[in-house]
Amino acid sequence: MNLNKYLAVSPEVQAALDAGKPVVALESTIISHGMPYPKNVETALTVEKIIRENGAVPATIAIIKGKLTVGCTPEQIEYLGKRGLDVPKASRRDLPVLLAKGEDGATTVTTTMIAAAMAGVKVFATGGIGGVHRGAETTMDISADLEELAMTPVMVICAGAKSILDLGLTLEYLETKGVPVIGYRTKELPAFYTAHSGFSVDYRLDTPEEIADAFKVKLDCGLQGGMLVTNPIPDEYSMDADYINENIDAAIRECEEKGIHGKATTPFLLDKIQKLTAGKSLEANIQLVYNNVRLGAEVAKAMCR
Ligand code: PSU
Ligand code: MN
Repeated sequence: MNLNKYLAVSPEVQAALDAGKPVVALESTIISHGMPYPKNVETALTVEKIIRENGAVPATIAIIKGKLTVGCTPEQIEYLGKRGLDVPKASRRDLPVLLAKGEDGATTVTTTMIAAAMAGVKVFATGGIGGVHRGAETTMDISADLEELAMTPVMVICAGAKSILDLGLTLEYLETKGVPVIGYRTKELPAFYTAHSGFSVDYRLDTPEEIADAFKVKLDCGLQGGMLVTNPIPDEYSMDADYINENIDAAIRECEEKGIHGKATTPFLLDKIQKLTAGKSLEANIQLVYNNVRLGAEVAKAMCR
């Protein structure tokens, strides 16, 4: 195996890893496909700043010219944000061709986990993950993120799953695959834009140290796969549940009417919801990401203690 041929770790991230210092991985699909320019770039750079202020090193991950790049430069982040949807959304199945052709790619939760694991980064923070889509019993649309959580040893910190997904089926799938689902200071699965979904997580843990300890046990025992940590959006940024759910339903109806499917579904829904809510959902999305990366830095530090 010659991984290094396809992996480019920045000097800063490599130095931190070599010194046993905390590193937090970040994805790039949220930049190119999840938010409009220039808010996406502003958010990505602020996220890095927050991680530094909290004593860890950020590692934004993307495919740049055929290399899994761990620790993008601000210029690369600007490039990924400006090119937006023209950067291919890269999941596990896209890696062989994109890397072979020397192309760029925006890494999803799946490919960010793959690159983080190759580089030796254990903690990854983002906004939301993919899951089992509503209607998956006929479309079979289940995100590769769930399979990756089942096999790759990286902890993913998110704000729960949004109700563009079938949250109950997503939890069932994670249970089948043996992925621990942790609620940070909550027993209820957060629903991204709101703190409440009505579904329970497996375990409530109340400190970054407890989260780090649980994940260390998983690694020590060689139990394959990652761990999902769900962190509720702070109250002051939480959206009204009825309001956001009506807009999510409207976005899903339009998605079905237009026959949008496959990898285009999630970016279409995110964009539509942002437009329908006149940017209010975007603001909530940005704030919950900030909240998640703050926790990410704390957990990464706890992993290094
Ligand atoms: N959910 C969000 N924002 C995102 C995504 C999901 O709230 O940006 C992105 C992530 O990169 C995730 C991907 O890994 O969408 C899932 O895509 P799909 O549903 O096609 O697997
Ligand atoms: Mn899908």
